[in-house]
Parts: sequence; structure tokens; C-alpha cells
Amino acid sequence: MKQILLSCAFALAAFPALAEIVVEPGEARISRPGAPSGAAFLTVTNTGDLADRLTGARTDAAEKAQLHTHVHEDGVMKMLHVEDGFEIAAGESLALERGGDHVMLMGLAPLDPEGTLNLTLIFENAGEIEVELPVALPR
Ligand SMILES: [Cu+2]
Repeated sequence: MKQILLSCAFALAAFPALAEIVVEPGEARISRPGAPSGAAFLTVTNTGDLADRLTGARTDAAEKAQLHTHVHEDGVMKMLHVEDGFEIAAGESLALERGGDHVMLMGLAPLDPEGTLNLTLIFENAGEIEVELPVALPR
């Protein structure tokens, strides 16, 4: 076991991380207890030297987790599925927040309003990063 751990450490040292991503959890917002959909909000900061891209997300709590943005069309606010994801330049942050970009949760299992949601974010370079978001109802 000790040997395996050591060889892992060497492997990591041999391939320095090209993209370093820091995720600051926001919340998993639902409109009411038991709501079948919701949105996840958080901030992603790229502290590395290369651009990275958030390409998707998933959670055991929802059938689908999609990257969405809001657009104004003829005076109406609409949500769009952003299939290419969001690029995060080196040193930049991406805020997923109310009224803007967000992770849409569809086919949501009833969430405990006092509980948390585990969300896996998928990045082109940084791979998968798991984040725990507190569930939030409208204030
Ligand atoms: Cu949406």
C-alpha cells in the first residue's frame, strides 16, 4: 500500500497541474420543497496559467445538470443551454449566479431544505471537481 501511494506522488510530480481551479460553493436553489428543478450557484476561479473550460456537471440528485445562461430576447428573459460550456481564462473567475449563468438541475429528487447537494463539475483540463452546496429556498 505504501508503495502505491509513493508511485502516485511521483506521477503527480512528473505532470505539474496545468490548470488549477478553485470552486467557491454558493447554493442549490429550489423554489419550494420538493420542486422538480432548481439551479446551482457557485464561483469558479482559475488560478492556473492556462485557460480552462467548464464543460458540464452532474449530480446523483438530478436526472440532468446542464450549463445554462440567460438571454434577453424581445424583452423576454430566456434560459439557454450552453453546450460548449464556459471558458475561464487564466486568473479569471466565472460566477454562476442568479439571473446569469447557472447549473440547471432537472428531474430533481426531493431535496432536504436543510441539507446539501453534491455536484460534480467537469472541466476540460482540471477534470472533475466535486462541490457540496447548501440547499436554499427563496428568502
Ligand atoms: Cu436554467
